[in-house]
Amino acid sequence: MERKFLKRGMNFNIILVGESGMGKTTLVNTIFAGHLVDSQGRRTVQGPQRKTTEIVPTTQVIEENNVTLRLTVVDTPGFGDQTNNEGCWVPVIKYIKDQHAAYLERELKPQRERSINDTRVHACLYFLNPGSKGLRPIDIEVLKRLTEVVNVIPVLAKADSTTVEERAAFKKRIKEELAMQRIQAYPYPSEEDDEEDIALNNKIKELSPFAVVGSENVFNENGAPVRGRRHAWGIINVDNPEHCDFVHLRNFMLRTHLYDLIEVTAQRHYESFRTQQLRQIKEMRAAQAQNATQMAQQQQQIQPGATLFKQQA
Ligand SMILES: Nc1nc2c(ncn2[C@@H]2O[C@H](COP(=O)(O)OP(=O)(O)OP(=O)(O)O)[C@@H](O)[C@H]2O)c(=O)[nH]1
Ligand SMILES: [Mg+2]
Repeated sequence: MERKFLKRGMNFNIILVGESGMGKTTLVNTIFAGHLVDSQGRRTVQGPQRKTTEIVPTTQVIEENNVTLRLTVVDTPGFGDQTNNEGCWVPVIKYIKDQHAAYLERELKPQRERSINDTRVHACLYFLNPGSKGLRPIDIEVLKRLTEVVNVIPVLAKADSTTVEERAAFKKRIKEELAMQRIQAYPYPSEEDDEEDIALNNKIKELSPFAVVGSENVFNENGAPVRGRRHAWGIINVDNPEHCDFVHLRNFMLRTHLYDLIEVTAQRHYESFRTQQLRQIKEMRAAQAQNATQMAQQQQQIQPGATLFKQQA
């Protein structure tokens, strides 16, 4: 089934969420390497970096080992620079639920399409500020809501700004705080996991939150092109696993866990949305039916009075 599924080609949708200025837009461009975008559309490396002001999906078709993947990365406006960030998560949660709703609507059509264009969000990269001491109250608030509707993968943003020791300490602290706050990030434990899955998931858990570095520039290092950021002391290479976890994150999302992320989205997040929606529709119909009965009864009660009035007249 998996092979058929892969052969048919599939949609894989990732959303990037987090504080403003943490490098979300830059990471979209790192993922798509060279196909630069911002909220205004495509732009060049030389163009000014603009703050993202709306939710922008960008799609690119990737073909690898006979597998066609329509990868969509959804960039979102960052939060955290307002004095009041109350409700900053609302547009993101709405976007995710809207995709579920669109899928459900097409699924419930009498003439159901053979394959529905899947815009449901399969993974959410949540950007954590490397300058913070751990999870901020706003992170806790947003993460609690996000984990209810989507597979959340926390990432340590701008990892080049941390020392090796700081990075390790940050990762440890975030893991502890997530556990303390009962925030369940992806991957979730499953009874169906075999030894290999468990070992792989443990490796992911150990790396989490993935230390990422985004870059839109290519440098020449000893004659070879290097995608990275140039610091006074040298170049941090985005594609070097010794410098950051970008390659691990890409392998994890697009190779080892791609199918699982899609499956878990359908079976856990979409399913709970679907159940909730269908229950609401049922309750609404029951209420409508009850109203109609009550109205009919009331009309019957009015009727004798009306006759009486006529007789008196
Ligand atoms: N040091 C460092 N700087 C980065 C990294 N990624 C992005 N930046 C820089 O951080 C600034 C903000 O990057 P953006 O990608 O616009 O951040 P954003 O999260 O999209 O911001 P909003 O659109 O406001 O939410 C830019 O100057 C980037 O060059 C990184 O990995 N390391
Ligand atoms: Mg942005």
